[in-house]
Amino acid sequence: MLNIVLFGPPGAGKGTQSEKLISKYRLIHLSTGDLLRGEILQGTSLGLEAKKLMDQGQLVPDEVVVGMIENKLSANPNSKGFIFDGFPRTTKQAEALDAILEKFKSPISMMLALEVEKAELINRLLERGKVSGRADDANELVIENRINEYNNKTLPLKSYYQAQNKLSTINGIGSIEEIFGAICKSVDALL
Ligand code: B4P
Repeated sequence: MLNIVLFGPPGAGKGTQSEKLISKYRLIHLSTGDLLRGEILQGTSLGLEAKKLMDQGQLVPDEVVVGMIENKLSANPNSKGFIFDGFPRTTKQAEALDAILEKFKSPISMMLALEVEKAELINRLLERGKVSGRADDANELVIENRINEYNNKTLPLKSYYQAQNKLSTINGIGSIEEIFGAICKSVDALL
């Protein structure tokens, strides 16, 4: 299995590049952000709880996202691999993911970390906010909160995967095709 953690701050291009990766390498896309927004749309109690946190730019509890990911992995035992988009976001989530994948005997193959500076992230998210209808994209203060949450809780995961020799950093500035080219080079070197 090819299991890729697509990593980066909010607005780095994870969702955008995931779409291209799943179609090229025939992988299953697991985006915790999309799964949570699905719960919100369905009006489930989980969705209602998550919405309060997401609208403020805060992370939802680890147990919630870990449970969602475990369900999706169990439902797709014969996949060629998975793109983990926006997950893990904390060390606790990364440890839980390693433990789940251990059961499937197919560990994380690599982490692709998209690097983009803060001013560009804010511009991109405010732009998307004009059309996405996402409360967490519409307000600069909330975007700042999301970036702070990333710096405090998520950024340490780079070291977590580097210690396992699985980190590959990618310049996330440039055209979507240029960035995808750099990503494919990294993935193909592993295959
Ligand atoms: P996510 O849905 O993961 O959203 P995101 O961080 O904004 O990234 P996304 O993938 O959507 O954006 P992209 O960079 O592709 O998370 C939302 C919220 O859900 C979190 O704040 C949190 O509350 C909760 N959550 C999710 N997962 C969680 C977890 N594991 N634990 C706890 N809480 C969790 O794109 C951004 C914009 O940039 C787009 O408009 C795109 O078109 C544009 N763009 C992309 N590439 C570009 C390029 N090269 N040049 C210019 N623009 C580009």
